[in-house]
Amino acid sequence: MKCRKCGEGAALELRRHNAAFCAPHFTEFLRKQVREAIRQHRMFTPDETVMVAVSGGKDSLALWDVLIEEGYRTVGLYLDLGIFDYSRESREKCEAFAAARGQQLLVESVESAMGAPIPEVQKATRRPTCSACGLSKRYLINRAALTHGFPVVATGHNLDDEAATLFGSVMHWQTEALPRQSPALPSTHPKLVRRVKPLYRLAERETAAYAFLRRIDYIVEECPFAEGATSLAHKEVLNRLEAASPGAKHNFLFGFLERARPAFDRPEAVRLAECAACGQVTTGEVCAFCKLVDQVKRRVAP
Ligand code: Q46
Ligand code: ZN
Ligand code: ZN
Repeated sequence: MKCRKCGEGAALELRRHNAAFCAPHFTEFLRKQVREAIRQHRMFTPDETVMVAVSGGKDSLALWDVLIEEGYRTVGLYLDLGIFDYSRESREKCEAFAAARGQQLLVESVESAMGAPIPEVQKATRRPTCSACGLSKRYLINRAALTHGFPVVATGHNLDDEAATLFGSVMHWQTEALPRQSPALPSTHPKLVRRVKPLYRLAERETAAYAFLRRIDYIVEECPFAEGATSLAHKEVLNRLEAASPGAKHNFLFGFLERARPAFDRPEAVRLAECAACGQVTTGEVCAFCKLVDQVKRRVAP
């Protein structure tokens, strides 16, 4: 296998692109895909500071690395979920990454925001762990960006993540979730920060290869609650399709974004208000996060 660009031995074959690249040309390819994502969706400009939400995993740290290399002004945000050793180790990875590159890392803790770490929140609410966790992450990340005055939040979601989420929404015909499935969500309220996913054109094995080639030290273990999550089952199904027909994931996601998504877009249907308790954006009287915190307070004895 030879590199498509220089003819040297290839380090990685990309079947869906019908191409192979040596290490330097693969890195160039990946950065080009990120540039293309940023350009096409006008994700941010060089004079904006991008807040990168980092988990300590390969995708978010690879994203932070690319944005630094591309010359963007960035600040990392690590959300400490309080999930045992997983959170401790992932936080250390983020801190080491930021320190080695002279970047600022902000740390927010779920426990101080909610009165309990994620495993306790789950027990107090009997909601599936990932649902309580996802809700808290979205809320706290947005609030941190607002508090610090950053106009945009970037997350490390890749093509596999996005295709799996879309697959899940379609499987259950969650039509209200479909308009929100996008590489770039604009701010639709002064208290909602723009959210972007500059890695959405890249498969998981590509971000993993990039992290490896750039010697990024990331946490390899998954969150202990990820096991058995339906999103993993959806990823497995899509991986099988991809093996049988390279490009299947890409076609599924990009076909939706280009041809189907506009049909579900009804921005006027959602009325946004400010939460009576915390002032953040909600569609009701009190936001889902405040309701969750309230449940935690009542069930977790002081
Ligand atoms: S961190 Fe949270 Fe994930 Fe762990 S509890 Fe579930 S949602 S799996 S990305
Ligand atoms: Zn090459
Ligand atoms: Zn609220």
